[in-house]
Amino acid sequence: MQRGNHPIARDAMAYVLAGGRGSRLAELTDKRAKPAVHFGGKARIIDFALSNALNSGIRRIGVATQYKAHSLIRHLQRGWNFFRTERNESFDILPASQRVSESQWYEGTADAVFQNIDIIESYAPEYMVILAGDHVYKMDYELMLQQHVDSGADVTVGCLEVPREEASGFGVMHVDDADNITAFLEKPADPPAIPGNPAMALASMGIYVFRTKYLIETLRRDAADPASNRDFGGDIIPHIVRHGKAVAHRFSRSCVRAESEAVPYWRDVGTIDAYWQANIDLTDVVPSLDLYDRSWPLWTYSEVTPPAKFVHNEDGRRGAATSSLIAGGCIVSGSSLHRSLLFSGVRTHSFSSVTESIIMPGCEVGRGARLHKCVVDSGIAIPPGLIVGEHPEDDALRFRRTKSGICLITQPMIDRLEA
Ligand code: ADQ
Ligand code: ADP
Repeated sequence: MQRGNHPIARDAMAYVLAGGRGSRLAELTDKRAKPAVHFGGKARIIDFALSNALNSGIRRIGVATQYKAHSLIRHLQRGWNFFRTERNESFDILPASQRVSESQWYEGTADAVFQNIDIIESYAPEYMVILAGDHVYKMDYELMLQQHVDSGADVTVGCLEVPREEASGFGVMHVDDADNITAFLEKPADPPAIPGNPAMALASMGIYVFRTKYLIETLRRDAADPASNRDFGGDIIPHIVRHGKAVAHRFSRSCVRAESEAVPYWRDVGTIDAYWQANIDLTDVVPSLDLYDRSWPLWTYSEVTPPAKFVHNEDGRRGAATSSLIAGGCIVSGSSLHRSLLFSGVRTHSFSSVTESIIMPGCEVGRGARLHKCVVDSGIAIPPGLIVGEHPEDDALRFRRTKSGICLITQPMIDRLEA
């Protein structure tokens, strides 16, 4: 219960599921999990869920990792290391590592919580906020916690309206007039529409609030059920919908919007196209996601770098960027950038051009290279004179080219060019 001005979030622990690969991102997640993928010129995808938790007032956080967790763990250790036990704060990185069962991996998302029940109990939070580490959005979880307490639900499920044809990748629910969930289908082939709104379906965001005691009882019951796949969306939530009280929390009630944002912003960025688009959208004059909103800051690890620098080359050719996000430590020399994002420490050399592209940290773009609609993985040296984004057939042979014409460039692809 809320006591005076004491926010419920202070009695809650956020538990971020960050173990999934995100296989639709293809080679971008060959060496890192999706939550660790760079986003927005400076951050990584998981920083959104973590910053939401922090900005909501939550001071206990656990992150369950599994697939290719090295760069994710390194990022968390460097950037999220300011929690203090003496202030009742905690930040735990929880790799799948034979904690309870003999198997090396968490079986499903519910197992990733079940195997760490002892750690959760040691902190004794009143509420658990289960989050996915792979979405880009701003949300005040305090409002969802408040609804959970007020409604007396066993579980509160975050939801939003999505076009029906995109809904088969989600848990899809029906609700009554009071937003009680009356049916829940995990990834239905033919998603049911919202009554009276045939184009849209009500989708689960994969965000859940429980009382800790109830969650632990539920996880123990589920673990004893041989038919269960130990998955929140597939097993736990449908079971509560049938046997308990599950309530939907509408994202539109707790989304955090800066004045410049017209509509609530939530993206899965699960495919190369969606990832590219969401990043390039940030170069709009008025983007639909405001990274500059100081009332809801995005916290991340950021290396200490010198400022970005723009220089004329020896022939007087300008190094210039328009409608672009350029991180610290970049040097743009005699090259032109437009509608692009350069993460930290990128060098672009003379006579090169980069348009509608995302260049990850530590890359180098060689003299005279031209990149259009590219996503360049970290640490890559683009050879001088390489041209990508002008000859579709050529591109498709050398790089991962999506149907809509975005090219993903990774180190093995560059190695093959040079072989
Ligand atoms: P999916 O997105 O398909 O559906 P899933 O693959 O279970 O869900 O991943 C959920 C989150 O857990 C992701 O952040 C992922 O990184 C992480 N994760 C996956 N397996 C893990 C493991 N073994 N250990 C730790 N973390 C793991 C879910 C719900 C749907 C809902 C969508 C919303 O099941 O009902 O609609 O999320 O995107
Ligand atoms: P180009 O882009 O013309 O191929 P370089 O990348 O070698 O050439 O360097 C271009 C310019 O970038 C240099 O003249 C210098 O002004 C700047 N520069 C390069 N390295 C550094 C550095 N370590 N610190 C500050 N400025 C640098």
